[in-house]
Amino acid sequence: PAVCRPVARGTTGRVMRPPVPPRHTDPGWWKTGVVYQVYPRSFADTTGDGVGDLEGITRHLDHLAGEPGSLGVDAIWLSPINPSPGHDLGYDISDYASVDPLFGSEADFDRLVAEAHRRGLKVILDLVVNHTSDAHSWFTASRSSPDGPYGNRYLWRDPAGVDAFGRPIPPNNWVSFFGGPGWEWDPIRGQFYQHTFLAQQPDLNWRDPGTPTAVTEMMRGWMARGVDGFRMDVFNALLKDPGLRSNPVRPGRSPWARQVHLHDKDQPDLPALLASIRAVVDEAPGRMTVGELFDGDVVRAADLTTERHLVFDFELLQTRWSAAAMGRAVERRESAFGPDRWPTVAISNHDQPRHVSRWSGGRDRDALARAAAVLLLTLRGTPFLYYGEELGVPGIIVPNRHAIDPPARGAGPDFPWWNRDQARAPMPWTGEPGAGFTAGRPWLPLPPDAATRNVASQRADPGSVLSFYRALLRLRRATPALHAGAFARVPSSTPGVLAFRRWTPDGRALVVLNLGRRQVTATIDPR
Ligand code: ISL
Repeated sequence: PAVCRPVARGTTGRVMRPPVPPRHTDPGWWKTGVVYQVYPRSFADTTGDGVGDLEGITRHLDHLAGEPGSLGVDAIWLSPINPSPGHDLGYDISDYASVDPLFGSEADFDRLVAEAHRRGLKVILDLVVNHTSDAHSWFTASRSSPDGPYGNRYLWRDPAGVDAFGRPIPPNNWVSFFGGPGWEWDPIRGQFYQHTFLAQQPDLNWRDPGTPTAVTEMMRGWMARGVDGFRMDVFNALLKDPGLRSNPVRPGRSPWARQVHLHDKDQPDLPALLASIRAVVDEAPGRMTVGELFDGDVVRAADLTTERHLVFDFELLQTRWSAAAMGRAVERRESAFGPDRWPTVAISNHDQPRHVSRWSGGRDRDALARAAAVLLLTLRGTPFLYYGEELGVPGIIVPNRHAIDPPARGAGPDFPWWNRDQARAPMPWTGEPGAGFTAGRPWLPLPPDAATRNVASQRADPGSVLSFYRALLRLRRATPALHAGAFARVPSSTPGVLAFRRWTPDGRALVVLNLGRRQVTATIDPR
C-alpha cells in the first residue's frame, strides 16, 4: 500500500491541535486560507427535485467551518448560480444579476452569504463573462438590432463567401473547444457569431465599451451583497484579435489541438483589461479573484498573477501520480512563479476526473486520498479543495450515451472528450437511500460507495479520510511555514518519495510523501 507521512514528526509537531478560530478579518485570507469549491447542483437538495440548492449549502455550512468538528476551510467558491438554460450547466448565463430559481430565491442567497460570514467563511462567485447564454437579453437584442445599443456586444462577422452549395463560409478558421466550428450562422441577423464553447454560448465582445461597463456594474452589485471575490472563467480568452485573423495550424489530436491559439485568446492588451477589472474588485479591502487559465501553461499562469489576484494553472492536475513527474511539475511551478508570486494548488475540479480515480491506478484509494490531501494542503500556494475530495469520493461512471455533459455527447475519434459528469456526483452526507443529498431522484447517480463513504460515517471514524483532512487543515492553519512559507524540494534517492521543506523566519516543516505502491524506508536529509 502507499504510505503517506503527512509531516515528519519533530519538525512541526503532532497532527492533533486545538481548533483555531477562522480568520474572517485576515486581509491575507486569499493567500493563507483554503478555498472549498461547491458545485451547487450536487451539494444538497432541500426541495426533493434531485438538484442541489442554496438552502442545502447553507444547511451544511457547519461541515465546512465554525464548529469544533468542521473541516476548517476559509472560503467557498460556488460554481455558477445565475439563471441559465443549462446547456453547459450554469456556464451559459442568461441573467448575471439574479439567482437561478432552480437554486432558490434571492433571499436564500443573502442568507447563505450571511451564514457563511457568521462562520468566518468568505464567498467567491463564478464570473462567467467570456460568453453569455444565447438566451441572454443582450444577445436577443444584439441579433435583432445590429444598430442598437447591443449591436456590437458580441463578435458578429459577415461570411467569407459561400460554398459550392450556397452555404455561408465562416469568417476564419477558429474552432470551438467543445467541438465543431467556432462560428454559428445566425439567420436572424444574417451574420456569423463567434463561440469558443457551445453555439448556445456566444462570446462577448470585450472591445465594445458597453461590455466592461455592464460586467463591472454587475460585479459591484454582487460585492454589495457581501461577495468577497470571483473565480473568473477562462479569463485569458476575453479578448480576441481585433482583426479576427485565422490561427496558424499544426498537427494535433483534435481540431482545437491542431491550431496555435494565437488570435482567439491571450491578446497583448489582456493584462490592461484584467487590471481594470481587478481594480473594481479592489475598491474595498479583503477581496480577491482567481482566473481560470484556459489552455495555457504555468509560465503564462505566473505572468498573469498579481497581488490578491490568483491564477489556476493545471500543471499538477495534469501530472501523473509519480514522485518523479510530480517533482518536476512542482519545480516547473516554483520556477515559473518565483518567490514573489503566489500560486494556487488545484488537483481536482468540476471539469476533471476526480483525483482519487484518476491517480489511484489500483492503489488503496484511501491511502491515495490522504497522500493527495497532503500534496494539496502543504505545497506552496492557495489550495482549492473540490467538494467530496475530503471523503475520498471516487468518480462515477456515466457512459457517453447517457451523458449530461454536452461536449461528451459529441465525443468521437476526432474529438476525444472526458465526460465531466463523472466528477459531479451528489455529495454523500449519510448512508440513507438518497445519501442525505435528496429525498427525490438525484440528477446524477450517487457515488457507488455512498452507503458507507459519507460525511456521517467518516465524522464518527477517527481513521477516516475526513478526519485526516480535518487534522491536516488544523495543522496547516497552526503552522505558518505550511500556509505562508517558502518552498524547496529536498532530494531523496528512495524511489517513489517526494520531499520538500517549507519555512518562515520562525518555523520549519518537512513534508515527506510516498507516491509509490510499496511501503519504503526513506532517509531524508532536510539540511
Ligand atoms: O481542463 C480544461 C483544459 O485542460 C478545460 O476544462 C478548460 O479549462 C475548460 O473547458 C474551460 O472551463 C470553463 O469554461 C467552460 C465550462 O464548461 C467549464 O465548466 C469551466 O470550468 C465554459 O464556460
